[in-house]
Amino acid sequence: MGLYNGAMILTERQGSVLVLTLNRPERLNAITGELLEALFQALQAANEDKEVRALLLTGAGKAFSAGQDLTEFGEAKPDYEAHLRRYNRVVEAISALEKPLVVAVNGPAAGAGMSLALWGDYRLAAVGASFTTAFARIGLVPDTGMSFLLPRLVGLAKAQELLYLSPRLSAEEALALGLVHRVVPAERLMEEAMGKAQELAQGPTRALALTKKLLLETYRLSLTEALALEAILQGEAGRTLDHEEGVRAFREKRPPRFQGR
Ligand code: T3D
Repeated sequence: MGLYNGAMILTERQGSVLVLTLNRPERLNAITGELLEALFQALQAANEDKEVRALLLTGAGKAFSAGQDLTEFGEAKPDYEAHLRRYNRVVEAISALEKPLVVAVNGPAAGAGMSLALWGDYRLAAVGASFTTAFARIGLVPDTGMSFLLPRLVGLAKAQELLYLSPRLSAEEALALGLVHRVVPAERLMEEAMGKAQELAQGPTRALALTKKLLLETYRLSLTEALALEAILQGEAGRTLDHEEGVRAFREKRPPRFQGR
């Protein structure tokens, strides 16, 4: 078990999967500057660690994360631009992760906590978990990439409703909207999430990372640019040993054994 920044992020390796746990259970894992720093460090280290081929993010205790800790600054106003730079470098670190991120939403996910959950490449929620954008309820605009991700995941009309009115969605409603990929009983959440993380960890890591890059980039590209980027990244994927192995396994009619190289 590893610790970052006074144990605000717990890390635990299980094979080639690194489990990161937001660890302020007494505060519903509400996010502070210190927690963001710890998360950023843990993400950076995981990205550089060749032995780690997938990550699993969850929350300690009964919540995933209540978003920004609304008591962090007391009565004072934070310097929002400086404050959000700490959030933004975490989002940049997640979007630049060269390995899949599975998110296991174990309870409420609100505000920036919901944003963090949505940044997972594969998202599971426990029965009983909930999602609320929360920003408008406290007179703020969406952040932590929510304005970028939400309309892409659920379409503009639903994003408008979720951002303007902040309803609290059940896990089943989140599934119906495409916010999560699966809902499972709470007692099976970690086992199911770990199973998916292990499956992804055995995948062609480089090709998965390049696919993630394409999915993020192509939104802002023209068709011609998207086709060009596909061709460039296909060139890169095509030079990996995993591609050779995938084709060899196909010819030999057996499952591939990808090495992440
Ligand atoms: O401002 C900036 O710094 C800019 C950055 C913004 C990013 C953001 O994330 S803005 C959004 C911030 N988050 C929220 O507004 C969510 C507020 N919380 C809730 O909506 C609900 O608490 C939850 C949906 C998360 C959970 O509901 P429930 O019914 O399970 O729990 P509860 O009873 O509401 O809360 C339990 C305790 O946690 C309670 O404290 P108490 O009364 O037992 O002493 C509550 O005040 C506390 N709590 C909940 N959320 C936060 C929090 N304390 C600090 N910060 C929170 N975000």
